[in-house]
Amino acid sequence: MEFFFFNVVRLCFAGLIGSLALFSATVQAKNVVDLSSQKWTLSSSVLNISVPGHVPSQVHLDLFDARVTGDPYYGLNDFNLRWVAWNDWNYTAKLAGLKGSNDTKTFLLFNGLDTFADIFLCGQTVASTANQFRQYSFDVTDTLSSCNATAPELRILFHSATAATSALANLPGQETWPSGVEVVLEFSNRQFMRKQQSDFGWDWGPGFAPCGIWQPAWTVQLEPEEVHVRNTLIDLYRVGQLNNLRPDQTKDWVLNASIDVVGTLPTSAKMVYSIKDASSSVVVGSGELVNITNRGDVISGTAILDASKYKLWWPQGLGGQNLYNVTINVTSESGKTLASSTKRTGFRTVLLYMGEVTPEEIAKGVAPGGHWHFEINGHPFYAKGSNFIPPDAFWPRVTESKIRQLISAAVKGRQNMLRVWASGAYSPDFMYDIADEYGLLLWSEFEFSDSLYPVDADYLENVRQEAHYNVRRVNHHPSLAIWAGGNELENLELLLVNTTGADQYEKYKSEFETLFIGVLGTAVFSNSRSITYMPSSTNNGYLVLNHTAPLPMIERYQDVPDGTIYGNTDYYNYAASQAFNISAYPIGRFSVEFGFHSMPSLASLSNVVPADDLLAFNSTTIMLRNHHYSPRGLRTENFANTSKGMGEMTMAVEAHYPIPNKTSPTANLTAWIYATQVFQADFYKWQISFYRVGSGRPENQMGCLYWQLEDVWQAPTWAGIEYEGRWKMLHHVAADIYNNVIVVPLWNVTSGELQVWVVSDLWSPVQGQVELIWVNWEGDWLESKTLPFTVGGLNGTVVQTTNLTGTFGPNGTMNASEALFVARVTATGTPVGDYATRTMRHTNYWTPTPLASAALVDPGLTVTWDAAHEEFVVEATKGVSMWTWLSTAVDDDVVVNFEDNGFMLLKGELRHISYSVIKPGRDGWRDRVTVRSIWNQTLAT
Ligand code: BMA
Repeated sequence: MEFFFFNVVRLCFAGLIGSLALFSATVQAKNVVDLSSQKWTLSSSVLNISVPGHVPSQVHLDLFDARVTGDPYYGLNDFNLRWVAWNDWNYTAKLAGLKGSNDTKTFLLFNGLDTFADIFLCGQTVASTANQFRQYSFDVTDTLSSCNATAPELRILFHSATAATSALANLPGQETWPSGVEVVLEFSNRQFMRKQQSDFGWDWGPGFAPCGIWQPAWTVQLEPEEVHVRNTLIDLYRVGQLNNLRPDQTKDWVLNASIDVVGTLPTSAKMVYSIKDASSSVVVGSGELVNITNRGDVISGTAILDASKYKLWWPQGLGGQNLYNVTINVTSESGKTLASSTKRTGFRTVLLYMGEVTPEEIAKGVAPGGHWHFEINGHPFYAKGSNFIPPDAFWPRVTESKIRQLISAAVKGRQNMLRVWASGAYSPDFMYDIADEYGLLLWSEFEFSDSLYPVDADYLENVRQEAHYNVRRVNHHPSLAIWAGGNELENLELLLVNTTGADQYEKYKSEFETLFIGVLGTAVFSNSRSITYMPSSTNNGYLVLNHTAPLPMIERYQDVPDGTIYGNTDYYNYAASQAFNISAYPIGRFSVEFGFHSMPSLASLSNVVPADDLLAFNSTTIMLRNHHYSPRGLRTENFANTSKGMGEMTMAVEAHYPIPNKTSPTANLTAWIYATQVFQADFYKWQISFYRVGSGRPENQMGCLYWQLEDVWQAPTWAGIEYEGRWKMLHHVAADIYNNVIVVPLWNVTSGELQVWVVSDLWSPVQGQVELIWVNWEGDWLESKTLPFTVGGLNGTVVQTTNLTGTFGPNGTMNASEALFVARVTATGTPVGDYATRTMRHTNYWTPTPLASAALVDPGLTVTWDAAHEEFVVEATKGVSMWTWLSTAVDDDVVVNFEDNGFMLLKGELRHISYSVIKPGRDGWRDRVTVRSIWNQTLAT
């Protein structure tokens, strides 16, 4: 077979197959050809374009590779390249050496076609597909036997997704919804396609609507009795366990294995298993599976595993990430191996518990209603994390190392859970593999968001296949935390119908239930007993759960009696004046989303914004790359909507911090970027603090996932990590407030009450001391005192309550503008899992007035590079430094994350800071690192 070498970026999926051999292996048919090795052509006769194509890839990537277009991410190319989306494209390859024979069966196997595709082999139609998320296998034996070509031509015609969805929307009798139910970002009608919804635009990213063979593809030739494994389900659950319900942790494990094959297995086939410790390769268990069911293309069986032999898997911070390789062999009656599949997995139970709060719990102070928290191996834990969006508009260029970098950043940020937001794509196996290793739970969702969806029979069947494939594909990963039906469906879309079209509410609710409970709920429950399902990312739990009913659950919806708390919260408030008003924050059991956008660094912007347009905060390119608020259609001159979003950032900065007004445009833009990042970090810090304090209050708040972990491209967004991997202020500050034990000075604007809380998410009690200090901006300590505390497991306690009205500090001797209140906790505890007793420290502060009106002084900041210790040393020599920020020079083109950044330094405080390089840049960059603080905002240069 001829080999064709191409762009390294494209190799990511092919490369993955190699590296993932570690974690999953299969005995395959002998004659399997990876179609990435073929010479592909991408063409459009209408546009008279013919260039080299790739697999896996997408049209935009191949056009850029061939320099037919510029970089899709540059400038306003997201608007300029819309012609690519409106056209049809062919991917063609001549499959040299592909021959049929009398006793060979030939199949085409695709792990992903994006999306509206017609497949032709040797000029004959094979099939048409319309779902990016399904795996497809087609028997082409007959086509091939009637083909005379020595190198049969495989052609895949991708129809324009934007045109195809518009045609679907206009079909006679097609379903419609009340206006506003489909949230339109750029292209409309996304609810008619089973394709990444954000491909049609979102409020943090571009809408390219790409197409192509975006996942690996193969030809598979089978000799008689040969089969080829195409998907493997491994489900490990405690004996008697049912989804959404608490398992009995004393029970043994059930192993349920089910293998999907291309070809046909003999009815007499058997299944055996062998389980090895992944770190030592020692065999821990083996045996035969029983209760075999064999449909020919799917074979399943179960075994009981002795629980005492297997160590549990835990999320990071709660215990070790113990992993095992489970090998399933399918054998013939005579013992010949027909198929084999190995998956790396872990033993754990993970549950989203939504049971009623009991009278005993109410007596202990928990507010009545329903629980809404996660439990790992039977232990409730506090979920700390963020929301993950597609890390690139083009998945084929998302490498394993990019995902590793993001997952390790989340873990360094002390996050134990990411919510993989519905309406990107189902996460690749390698993402779960990396999360399994790092101990990061992945809340996973079906790809539906901010809309209601059709429910005709074809659509439902298409979704059923998609869900069935993906549930089975990823179920073995211990990092899989939950399946949710989609994003903001119940509490947004159904509510909208209820208010705008109440007369039709029952119809739309019943359609919602058909798709999100009947089809998706059943897809989870019929394949897995280990995973919780809920229909919508935001919900108030369910009233009825019946695993065998056609609709396995009845949701609570808005049936929330006064005085009770059910469900989770989703909160966006762009009014700057409310940002630090804790009474405006929602009280619930779990916060699944909240946030505010900020600017990315000048270094990020300089890669994509023309230099002459990189001189002002509100430059044309920056404004039009800001999609909050999105054009809500195909307008390219979106100044009206983006002005609102740019205005929100501006007003937030102006309300709370010194307003930058620097003489040089670049210095001014840099100061504005810094200020928007400070506000974002500040706002999230107080919300996270408030939610974590809730773990010690009646709401028993048990989780906090902010919006959003990372960027899809370089633009103003909610992200904490920029597209190139650089951390914004937010990621550092969230890491700080996600410490196990934190001290929180919680200020109630209305009552004037300042409560100092200590909060701990460890499972056992923690003791220690809190030091409370009043300082002025020159850094003089005017008062300090120390209070002892004890806080219970997963709890919070108030160590001091003060009523502050007008004056502050010792005996009220300080004006608001002079005073800084600092709280420092030192705590000792025996944490959870495998960890030893340790001492934990956390510092926090509060100012009675926004820094905009504080009497700030020059902190005399210095930064030096200590080559001997490979670290930077930062010191505040003259006063207090707020929001101390190290950055590299833009021209150095280096991507570096400092171990610590965005912190406060008291006068005379030193900090030693190490760093990690994501992308190397110009030599000597370390000598050009600078440090600034909020004080610099007051300066003219
Ligand atoms: C919520 C999310 C996303 C969105 C974000 C910011 O609505 O679910 O759909 O991008 O807020 O607006």
